[in-house]
Amino acid sequence: MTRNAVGKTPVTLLGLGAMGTALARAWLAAGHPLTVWNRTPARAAALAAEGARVADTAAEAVAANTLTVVCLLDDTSVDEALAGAGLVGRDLVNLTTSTPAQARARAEWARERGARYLDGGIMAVPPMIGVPDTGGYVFYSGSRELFERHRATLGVPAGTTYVGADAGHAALHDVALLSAMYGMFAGAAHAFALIREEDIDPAALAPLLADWLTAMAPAVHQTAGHLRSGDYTEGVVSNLAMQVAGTPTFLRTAEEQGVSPELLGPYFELMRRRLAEGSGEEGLTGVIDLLVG
Ligand code: FVH
Repeated sequence: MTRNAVGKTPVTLLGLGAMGTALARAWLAAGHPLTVWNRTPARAAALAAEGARVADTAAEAVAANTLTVVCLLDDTSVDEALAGAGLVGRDLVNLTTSTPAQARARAEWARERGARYLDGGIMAVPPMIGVPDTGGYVFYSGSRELFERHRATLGVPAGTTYVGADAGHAALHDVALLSAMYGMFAGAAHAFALIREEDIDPAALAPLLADWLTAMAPAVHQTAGHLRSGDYTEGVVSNLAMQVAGTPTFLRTAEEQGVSPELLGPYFELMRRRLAEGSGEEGLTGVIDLLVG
């Protein structure tokens, strides 16, 4: 790993989509020598003007530096891009969104080809990259030694959070957090749908929604406590029996407002099933047991 005159590790980056381009600009701005490759070469033109070296092929880009960061659309594109690349002795960091199983298979694939491997899951959108204090970060898992070796370089575009030696755990954390986010968006979509036909300004509802969701979010700590202790009644102030009794009001309100219950209904159904098992004194943690296995 040869550093440049100011001690910055050279980086190869494969993929110049929205996220790859943001990553590239962050490393260039921080003074890292950067070699880039993109399947569609035109996307590299602006970065060449900003100081990046543009490789004609992915194999040439990988050969240019020890550290290669990959940020492509999906696991299949990683296969295609790296098909002809020589990976012996390379440090491969894959930020492409993948499943945990794909990440583990990719780690094994890299090992068989003589490369060290680190998997990443990006918890940021492109405008957050390279901008301090936006809260963006990247989960990493796989080789701890590789993570420590490149920690400073990987920390340039966004914060870094190492979540263990299992290469699949970065992807798992990534997908877990994003799944929770989609659940939140689903709830917000239902809320906006409820007021859609009324004389209520969505812009007036938005801050109320944001504040309420923020106030409720810490409930996840109680859920974690329940899962650890196995006692799902610990500290419960709004029990399942009461909450299930309230669900017809939510469904009737949706009907009155002409709103489909298709987002909320499945969650209520799980709550009802858990209650039917005799878990009325619990909170909502028991729903998790119904989802697993
Ligand atoms: N953008 C975002 O908000 C999210 C934030 C969280 C993390 N994701 C993940 O980051 C990966 C890259 O996302 P992206 O935003 O850069 O995606 P695109 O702008 O669509 O660019 C896709 C790049 O992948 C290249 N590509 C696609 N298929 C192939 C292939 N078969 N072989 C080689 N390269 C391929 C594509 O090249 P081109 O279309 O320009 O030729 C782009 O470079 C992703 O995993 C997100 O889930 C982003």
